[in-house]
Amino acid sequence: MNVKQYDAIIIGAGFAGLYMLHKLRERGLSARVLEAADGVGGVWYWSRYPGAKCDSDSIYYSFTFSEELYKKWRWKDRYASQPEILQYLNFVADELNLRPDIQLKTRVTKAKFQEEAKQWEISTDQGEIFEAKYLISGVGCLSTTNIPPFEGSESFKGEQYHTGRWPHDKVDFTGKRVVVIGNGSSGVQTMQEVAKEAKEMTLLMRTPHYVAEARNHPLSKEEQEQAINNYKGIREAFFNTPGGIRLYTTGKSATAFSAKEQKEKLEHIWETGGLSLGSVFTDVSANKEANFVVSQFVRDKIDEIVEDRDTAQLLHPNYYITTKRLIIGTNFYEIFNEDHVHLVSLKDNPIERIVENGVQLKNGTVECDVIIYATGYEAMTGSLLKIDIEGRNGKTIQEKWEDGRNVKTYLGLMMESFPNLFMITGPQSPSVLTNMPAAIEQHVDWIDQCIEYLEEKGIQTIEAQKESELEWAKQCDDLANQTLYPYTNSWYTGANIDGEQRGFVIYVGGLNNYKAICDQVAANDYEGCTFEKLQSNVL
Ligand code: NA7
Repeated sequence: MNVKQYDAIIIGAGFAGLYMLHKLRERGLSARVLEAADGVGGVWYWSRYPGAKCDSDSIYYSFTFSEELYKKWRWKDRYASQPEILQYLNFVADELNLRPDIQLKTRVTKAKFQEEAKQWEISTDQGEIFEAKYLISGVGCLSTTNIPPFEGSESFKGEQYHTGRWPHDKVDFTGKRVVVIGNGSSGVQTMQEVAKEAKEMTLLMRTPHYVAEARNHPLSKEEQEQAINNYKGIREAFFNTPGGIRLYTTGKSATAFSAKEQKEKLEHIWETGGLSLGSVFTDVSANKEANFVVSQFVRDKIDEIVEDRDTAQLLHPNYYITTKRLIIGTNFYEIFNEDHVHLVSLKDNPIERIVENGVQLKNGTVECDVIIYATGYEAMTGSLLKIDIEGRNGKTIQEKWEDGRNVKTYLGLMMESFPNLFMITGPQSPSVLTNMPAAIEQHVDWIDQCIEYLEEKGIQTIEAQKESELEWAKQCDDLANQTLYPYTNSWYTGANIDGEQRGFVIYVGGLNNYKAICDQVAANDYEGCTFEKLQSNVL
């Protein structure tokens, strides 16, 4: 078989893969991106559901590594829609002339570390084999869809869609009865649009969530220019804030304010919109009292907006706000005042099976023509675990992570037994708690510099030490335990799939602090790692 040789193989052509390719090519290395879809964009290629938008302000949802690139693009709206983000990523691919090194319609199925040659052998569903010194995963944290194994779904006579794998053609809901399962960001955004067309729309809700107002609007020419002129400020926010984005904060604990002042601050956030409900007070994610102030504010808003008392009560979230990703919506709670929109709580009435004419619950069947699964993703670990990755001595990631139940990494970037394998926004990095392009730029820059170090020193492999993985896991757990996150079952803990709490898979200390740690590790000659030089001389 014709084996193709590269310095690096990068998996995925989303934000991560595109920037990694650019960096390695600039370094003079040969690199190839392998991407399963037939276009670039990653999750933004697939998630074409109606109303799909990013929940970070668009002016921050861009690459900032190149001032020229940043200044060439103008976002249309405060929150970019999926088609606009896909357009942006295609613009980036063209501007940086990346396409010649991106291979589409190619899914990586297997990667095996070759002990003798000290390189990775990568197989694809196209029957090709690649060999590369470096294997870099840009598969994303939210890309493998979670479709709960409801019995009988094949018997359903109507249409069924998952928000993360939406068809390219517009789906027409006119005159149809639609059931939506799931009310995370995807479900909320979808429902706002589907409710405008459908004859009936029913949300089957397992857990009520907090939905903050987006206040989306077209950006005026002045706002666009302001963003462009503030390039340095945006870049500064990427790496000097916990979330890689500048959010509103009073800079004080909630307890520093009277109840009246707290309410005024929160009203201000509600009116200006966005993710700042989580940042308005410094202790929302860490202090139960502060968290209650903000949680109760949203519950009161629900009561103000939703006319039917029982529905309002069912919509009340009761976990600590921000311990699941805050959802940004536009008049979401208002749609429950419309006669054709219905809410069914699954709490005491769970889904039993899908039947030919709808969804059968414990207490009766909800008949429908369309089922939308807005049931999320096998977050953080799902996409890597799907690839058959075999490191030293035949050890697989499945074995190492005990099928995702016990994730072990160093900085969320590397793993023991998997030399020269780097993960961009892997588990145990700050990733999903941040503005993604910021987290991605930080990781790609770090990996690129690490590769420069290895190449300059003639090092063949770098690999995390077991002890540094244990230390990192402890650091992630200790930080999480100082917050309210562990109190809530969520995909941050892997508990969305089967309700079983696993390890906490995110570094919650903030991107700014995380970057400082990663930079220190690099400055200390990649402490915590083991190296092999030519002829297997361990350094
Ligand atoms: P999320 O946020 O994981 O939401 C998934 C939703 O689906 C959530 O409401 C889940 O309820 C629900 N779900 C999942 N499995 C089931 C079953 N078996 N039965 C009923 N309901 C279920 O995914 P999204 O796609 O909305 O958003 C992902 C991220 O993309 C988001 O955070 C943004 O960063 C962008 P649960 O809450 O688990 O009870």
